[in-house]
Amino acid sequence: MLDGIRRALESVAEALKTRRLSEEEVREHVEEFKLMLISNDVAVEVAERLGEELAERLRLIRVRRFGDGEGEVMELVAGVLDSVIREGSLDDLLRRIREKASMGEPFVILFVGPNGGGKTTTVVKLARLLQRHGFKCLIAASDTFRAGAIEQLQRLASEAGVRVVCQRYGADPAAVAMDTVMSARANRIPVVLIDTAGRTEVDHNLLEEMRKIKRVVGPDLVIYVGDALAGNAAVEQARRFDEYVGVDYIILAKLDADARGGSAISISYVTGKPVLFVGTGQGLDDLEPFTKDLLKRLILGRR
Ligand SMILES: Nc1nc2c(ncn2[C@@H]2O[C@H](COP(=O)(O)OP(=O)(O)OP(=O)(O)O)[C@@H](O)[C@H]2O)c(=O)[nH]1
Ligand SMILES: [Mg+2]
Repeated sequence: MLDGIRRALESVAEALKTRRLSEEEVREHVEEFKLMLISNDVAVEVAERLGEELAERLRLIRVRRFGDGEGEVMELVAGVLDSVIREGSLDDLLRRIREKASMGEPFVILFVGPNGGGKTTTVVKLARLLQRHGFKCLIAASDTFRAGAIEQLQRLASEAGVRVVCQRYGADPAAVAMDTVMSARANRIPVVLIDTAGRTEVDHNLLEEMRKIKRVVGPDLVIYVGDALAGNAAVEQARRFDEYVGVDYIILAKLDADARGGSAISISYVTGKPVLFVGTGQGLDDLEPFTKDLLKRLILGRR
């Protein structure tokens, strides 16, 4: 996982370890570092920012002799990532759910994202996690578009022990979502998660459909589910969804399959939205809170 970024950091760390660098050499290494980040799908503006951060740190270091080895140097280089990562807070989410529950209202989360990105799997993963924290969930099968979508959701949800509200294919996704919210209200279920459709292209109809669901249901939170494998495209798509629909948090799925790692680094900086979780496998428990620490551990290879 994230080998590309690890290699980019290692090559700078290697150069630093051996001896002191001249101003000119620092510049060269920083340029090289930026190019390696970009070739691993880090967005250009983010690579620029990280390059500046690294140059700054290298200048500070040059005044004292660089001590030991590998570990310390890698730690330092990985530390530059801190400046661009925004982590979401699970505690904050749980607190907001509790607040709504105390008013007798369900907390409603709308999931949006491109097709095949991992929405349905992530909806069920999050429902399972919230149920484990004591919050019963109800899922709206608002993907009434793709053949097999409803059955897929039902199968995953029953595996996780979560109930689903569905209608027939072709039904209005906003109506399904509203139905689910009313059922949750009537049955005192504290959380509603709305699974929605994707399209092969992020097209106007899809964005309009998401806006309509949002308008009708008035969710407490909109979560964009991105596909780490899509690299820079995932970052661009997140930006588009945010522009059209408005997004509060990001969950980045398939981080386990991402050999480069650029989108995990860029997406929160470019969109200004925190990453709440990352998907680390196809299993229903493979959802981890996203922290700077997790990212560093993944990159430094300490799991
Ligand atoms: N390795 C890995 N695979 C994942 C992860 N999350 C989802 N997947 C897989 O990605 C594929 C697509 O996931 P879905 O949840 O169906 O994606 P979707 O966004 O709902 O797709 P549409 O409904 O077609 O728009 C499935 O095979 C999932 O098992 C993850 O974190 N890691
Ligand atoms: Mg789906």
